[in-house]
Amino acid sequence: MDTEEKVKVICLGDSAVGKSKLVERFLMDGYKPQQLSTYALTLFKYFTKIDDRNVHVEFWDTAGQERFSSMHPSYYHASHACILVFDVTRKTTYKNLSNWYKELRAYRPDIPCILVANKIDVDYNSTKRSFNFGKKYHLPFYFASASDGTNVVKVFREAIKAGLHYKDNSTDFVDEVLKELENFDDMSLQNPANGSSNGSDLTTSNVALPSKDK
Ligand SMILES: Nc1nc2c(ncn2[C@@H]2O[C@H](COP(=O)(O)OP(=O)(O)OP(=O)(O)O)[C@@H](O)[C@H]2O)c(=O)[nH]1
Ligand SMILES: [Mg+2]
Repeated sequence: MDTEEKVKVICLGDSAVGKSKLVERFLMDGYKPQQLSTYALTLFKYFTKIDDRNVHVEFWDTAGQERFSSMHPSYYHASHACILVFDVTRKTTYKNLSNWYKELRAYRPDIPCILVANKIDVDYNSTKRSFNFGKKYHLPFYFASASDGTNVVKVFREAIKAGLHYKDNSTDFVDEVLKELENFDDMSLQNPANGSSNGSDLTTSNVALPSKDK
């Protein structure tokens, strides 16, 4: 019987850097220019095969807006990889990377994190600039465009693989307990009627978490 690995990938970065558009480009190979700011959280489920293993990926697309910042702890919980995004056309989104990164590391000290410089289609010369944040923290770094698709598949495939690798090797106590629980779930829920999907499949859901606004 085929088992299924669960991998949770979170997207982080300021509002309007293109997190949702990058996910949409990867999953639907589509791009519509209008912005609808993510409300709290959108969950995308995606099924794929990596090295002959069935992988059930959850992409957590978070809202970059400040008013949601108090909800972040639940986003980080049990995540296996992070895609951290900034917008090459807006300097503040690059400056704010250190805040996002600090928060990420407070909750998930060791998960792989990929840094993405998005919107290079607006000015391809931006790829000639040097962005030292990635070097400083030894993060894999990609220039990308959700609009024309540059490097999008590469970034997401790498994040899934790195997340799977992290999960295989993590010695974090909570991760180990969660792994055991997952195995337990798999055993107790072996019902052919709930059979897992083959190949790529996708579902999305919007989750509105209670706000902790003052
Ligand atoms: N030119 C260009 N515009 C982009 C690109 N990616 C996103 N955008 C535009 O930037 C705006 C914001 O994109 P979103 O994906 O909604 O941004 P977000 O990071 O999800 O923002 P929040 O949900 O508010 O956190 C939209 O109008 C997109 O069309 C890109 O690669 N190139
Ligand atoms: Mg969004």
